[in-house]
Order: sequence, then C-alpha cells, then structure tokens
Amino acid sequence: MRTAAAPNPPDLVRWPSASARSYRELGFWRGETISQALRRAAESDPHGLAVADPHNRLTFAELIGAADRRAAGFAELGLRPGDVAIPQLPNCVEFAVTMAALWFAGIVPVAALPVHREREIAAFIAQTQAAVHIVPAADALHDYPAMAAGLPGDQLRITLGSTAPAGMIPISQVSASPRDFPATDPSGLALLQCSTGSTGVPKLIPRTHDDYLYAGRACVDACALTKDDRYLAALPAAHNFALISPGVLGCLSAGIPVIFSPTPSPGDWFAAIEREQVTLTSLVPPVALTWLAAAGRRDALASLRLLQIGGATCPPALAERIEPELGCRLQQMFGMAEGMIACTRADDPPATVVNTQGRPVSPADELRVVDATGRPTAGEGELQVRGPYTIRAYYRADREARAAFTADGFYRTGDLVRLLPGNVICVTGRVKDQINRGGEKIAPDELEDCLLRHPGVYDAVVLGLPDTFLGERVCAVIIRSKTAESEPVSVRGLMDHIRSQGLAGYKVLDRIEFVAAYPSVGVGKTARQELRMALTAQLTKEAR
Ligand code: J2J
Repeated sequence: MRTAAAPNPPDLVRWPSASARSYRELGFWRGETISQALRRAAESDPHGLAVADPHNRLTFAELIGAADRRAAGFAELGLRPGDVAIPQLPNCVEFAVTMAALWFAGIVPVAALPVHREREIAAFIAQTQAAVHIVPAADALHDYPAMAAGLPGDQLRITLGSTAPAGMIPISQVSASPRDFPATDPSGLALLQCSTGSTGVPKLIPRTHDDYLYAGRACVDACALTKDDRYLAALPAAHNFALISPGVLGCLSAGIPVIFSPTPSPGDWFAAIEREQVTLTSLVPPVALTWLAAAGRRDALASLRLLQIGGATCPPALAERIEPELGCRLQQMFGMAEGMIACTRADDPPATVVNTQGRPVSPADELRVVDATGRPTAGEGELQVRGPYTIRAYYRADREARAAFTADGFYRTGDLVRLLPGNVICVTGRVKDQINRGGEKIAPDELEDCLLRHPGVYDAVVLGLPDTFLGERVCAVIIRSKTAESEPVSVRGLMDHIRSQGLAGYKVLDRIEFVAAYPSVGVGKTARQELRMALTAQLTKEAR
C-alpha cells in the first residue's frame, strides 16, 4: 500500500480570467467534470450499449458500475485525488473502465500509448512523479510487466493480465465497494496529453475538464452525430484524435457507443464494423490506404457513413478514392493534442473536402497566419491558434517549452498553412523540426541523440524523406568515427542500437546513409535545421 499522496503543485497555467469568463458565458465551458459528463450520459440511457470489444460488452450502467468499483479499488491501494497515473491501455473495454475509474477517483491520467517504451514512460514518471503505472499483460510483441518492473520510481505497478509477477498487482484485484470521492474542480487538470514534440523530451499537455469536454462536444456537432451513431476506436484510443475528436470520450459523454478493435488489421476492423454496425471511425492516411487495398470486402462497410482521416497530410489522390471505393463520406481532420481541431463538414463542396483540412470546430477558435518575421500574412505562413480548448502553456514548462506560445497566448503550431475564405485551412508544410511518419510524429533530435551514443558514430543527422505510403520516412545520415580499434559501424549495427534504446516502436530508422562529411553550415540549432534541409534536398533529388 502506498501511503503518501503524490504532490500536486499548481502546474496549470489557466486562461486569463476575462477569456475564461466569456467561455463560460457563451456556454463553451459548462463547469462539468468528465466523471459528471459520463454519469449524465449513463443516466439518460442506462441500458443502452456503451462499450464493446470482441470479448466484452457493457451498457452505460454497467460501465459506471465497473468504474465505480475500480475507482474504490484505486483508493484502497492508497491512491489519492490529484495523483497522476500512467495507463498504457490497449483498445478494449478495459480502456474505458480504467480511464473512467481514474477520473471517478480524481486521478489524472497521462494519455500514454501501448507503443511507448522505457524512454517515454521514464520521462513521464520523472515529470509527473506518477503514483501508478498500468500496463497490458505481456504479448507477442512486448513484455510490459517486465518493462514496468525495470522502470525507476516507487509508483504502483498494475497489469491488465489475470496474474501478475511479483511486485505487480493484477487489475482484477483493484476492486472495492463503491465510495464517494471529493468533488473535482471542472477547471482543474483532467488529463495530460502527450505532445508529439520537436525536441527529445516529450512535453505533457495539461487539459482541463471544461476544455476537453468542450472539444469533444464541438466535434460531435461538427460531425452531426446522434445517439444512433457508433464509433470504432481503430487508432490507439488515448491518442487525441481517437479520444476527443470526438473519439472515445467525446462519443461516450454524448451517449454514443464506442466499439474497440484490439488488433490493428483491416480484416478485424471490417468485421467489427459489420458486427456492431459502426457508423464512423478515424484513421491516419497510410491506414486508409490499407483499407482501400482491402476494399474487396466493401459490403462489410455498409453501415459506415463517415471516415475521418487526419494526423498527416491526406493527399488529394487518396481523398478522392474514399467515397467511390469505400462507400462512405470522407472528413479531413486537422488537429493537435495542444488543442485546436479543424475538419471538413457534410455540406462542404467536394473540392473543399478533397483539398483542404476544413475549418475549426469552435466559433471561438482564433487563427492567425504569420510570416518568418512573425508578421501576419495573407499568404502562406505559420499557423498560430488560441481559443477555449487550446492550452496556454505546457505542463511544468521550461524556457524552451514556453517559446511555443506567443506573448498574447497563441500556440505556435509549427504548421505552414494558407487560410482560405471562411477560415478554411489548407496545410502546406511545416516549420517545426519534426518528422511526420504516417501520422506518428518523431523528433529528429531524439534519434540523433540516441545515435550519438553509439561509439561508431561521429555525427548523425536525422531527417524525413518523402514517401508515397507514409508521407515521410526516417533517414539517418551518419559520419562514422575514425577510431582505429573499432570495426566501422554497419547499417545493421545502428538499427540494433536504435532498437535497444527503449524508444517507442514507431521511432525507427527506415534508411541509413554513410557520408564522409556534411555540406558546411554554421553551428547551433538553426544551422542544424539548415543541415537537415540541405541533406533532405540532396537525397530527395538523388531519388528522382
Ligand atoms: C497535415 N498535418 C496534420 C492533417 C495533424 C485530430 C486529428 C489529428 C490530431 C493529431 C489530433 C493533420 N494534415 N490533416 O490531435 O485531435 C499534424 C500537424 C499538427 C500535428 C499534431 C486531433 N493533422 N497534422 O495529429 O498532436 O503537424 O494530433 O500540428 O498527434 O499533426 O499532431 P498530434
């Protein structure tokens, strides 16, 4: 049993009081917590289906009952309101029960993903002093309990497996008679989302009950969903796209059932859609391509009316194929875990749906586009956003993280856009130092840092090269060290080295190039960016 509650320092930079007041007056913030929203949805339809996966299904009343018992179980273990939890939960009914239980008990979850590994989880623990880490049972790809056991910290370790190794608690034992918990502040911290980051250290994104629930409601409205809809969580459920756009939480709090598909294969997704009569789901572009390749089974998709595609550029050539080949409407989604979400709408002309990322989901989203000198421009430039569900600062932000916000509270997205009439966004590129590999974001800095830890590497530059399937793939350009005693490092050696660094599974090198020297640029961070750009241009030209 853990005795001391983790500290909960005032880490939340709130909206200025005048903005907060107006968001409340306009009804965007309702002064409701996520627990209250879920209970309200359950009260309006207790016997309706809430969540299902291939092995389990729960009505709203059953979901609330299971979450109440688990919340009490968390309290019995010594967890306190305000503690931080790191749940790494796969897409299954347990995801909804555990997340609801954490919120019922006033515990703040980090939206960690099953694909995260030692490096990311250790960084989350260090930043939050998390009181508990919850992992899946060991599977064919990864021994989660062993990973959890090896991580530093005195956090409790819970596994979803039915049995647990020494030092871990099986989730089946996290259960007790329901109890009352102290009221939670709706304007307080509800969730720590994960930034995709452009530096090595993942930044955490503090989302409040008020703002996160509003994002979900605004997306439900923008998608014109009703209680007759059913959402399939195909992408990892804790990712902001699948959680609140409107995703798992947006749907459940609106009384819309959520179907989980644990295995990422089109065959299983199609079967789930057919079995559960799913009406909408969300995908990243490369996964949408795999759906098109499997579209021989199009009859299985008969119930699907809306396919959301986002997370990375959806090329028009892909966008144009969705409706004719899959028989459902495409909705482009452009969002960020920091806040602002934009999407195309049912009544948009086809050219807008194919060629743009639509308009923001809230009338209170403020957008501006600035040129390289920071001045507003009518042409292409960096998108900056501010509004009722866009954060004003990262969690426990250092100086570098604070630079992501302007003095007047706009978030610098790092995305290059053109704004078309009606606030319609057309994403044209990015200025941030990041690789978008099929919707999964990779900080070149982090991979470079790992590569430089190899004794055979003198210098390393990591960059994204264009790729027709993934949008971008990751390439490392290496200068070997000239130490006489060591064998020159090989491609295989570096791939193995990266795999041994405890990084999330998607942080991979697709290609490695060895060179004798880099084109000469200056020193410092900007020069590094210039070097990446010069090498990207060179390698892209060679590939043509
Ligand atoms: C180009 N780039 C895009 C798009 C995101 C909904 C949908 C996606 C996310 C997400 C999300 C893009 N075209 N359609 O949180 O709620 C890139 C941009 C953006 C970054 C944010 C949501 N959609 N992007 O992808 O936090 O560069 O959120 O700034 O993972 O993804 O990434 P993330």
